[in-house]
Amino acid sequence: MMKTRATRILVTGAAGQLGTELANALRERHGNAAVIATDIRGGNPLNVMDKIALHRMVIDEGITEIYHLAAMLSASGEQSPLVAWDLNMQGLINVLEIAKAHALRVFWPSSIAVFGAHIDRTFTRQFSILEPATVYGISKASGELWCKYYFEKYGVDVRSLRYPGLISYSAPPGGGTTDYAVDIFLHAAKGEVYTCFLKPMTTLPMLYMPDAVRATLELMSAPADTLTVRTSYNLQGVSVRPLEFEAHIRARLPNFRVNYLADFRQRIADTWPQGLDDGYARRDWGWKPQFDLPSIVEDMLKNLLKSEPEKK
Ligand code: AKB
Repeated sequence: MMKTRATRILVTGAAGQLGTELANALRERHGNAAVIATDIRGGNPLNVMDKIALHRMVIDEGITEIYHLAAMLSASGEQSPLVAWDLNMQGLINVLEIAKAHALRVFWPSSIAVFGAHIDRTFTRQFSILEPATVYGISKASGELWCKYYFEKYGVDVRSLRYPGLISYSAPPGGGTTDYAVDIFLHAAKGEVYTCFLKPMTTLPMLYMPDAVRATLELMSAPADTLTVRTSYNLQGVSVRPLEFEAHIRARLPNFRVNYLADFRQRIADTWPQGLDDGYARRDWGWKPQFDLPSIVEDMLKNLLKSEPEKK
């Protein structure tokens, strides 16, 4: 009889916006000792470009699953395209090679940034043309194909989601085009005016962090034979514009003000979907978001205002 290995999880990029919360959720589910949270910054440093260090960590810690989140996002990627390409691609290949050698399961995040020209932006289908306009998007589209290749050729059980913008209050995002959707709340809670780098009517899909974490855990616990998408699943939460965030926040905080001053990130946002068809995720593993715009705004402000009591 084959011995089943105790679950031991490595999270890379664990100090980031998603990593912070996903590592906590994994600890809750599997126990503190089963989760090794690493980041190039911070207490348990791991550089995913260092193949040998990554390999040593997998062997020494008896790792069985990797949540490989370390990457450069869309806006930072446009500042240093070749560094972003190197980190995003070579980091993934390093993880896939180790997964192949040690029969590890892998989660890897993709993004709505895989889409660009020639899509239906209001309801972007799962199998739409991938013509990304950023180096981040190119790395995610290529990474999706590498994941599918390692699954089909080597049987590596790698699973992936195309996250839209993620909204959360515990750890800030860094270097993305959708970061405004967190910054706007941080400014509102501090009683500050916010200058938004996207135009007021720019619709983008967003997902509240508890939904994003739940989606990840649900995908990773789905039986392998129910999964029909081995590139990456479309995931839709709410489609929203900066002006709508502003109005909902102002309904709670009447003095809140936003200025609009679009920068280079507007061009990126203009190539992305405004909403996605996530029918495959719903059908294959039962995906359903729980948070709509009013409940996101309410929960964000409730949590952020706890730490800013004097500004209520
Ligand atoms: C970004 O804005 O770059 C990310 C993403 C949508 O992948 N949040």
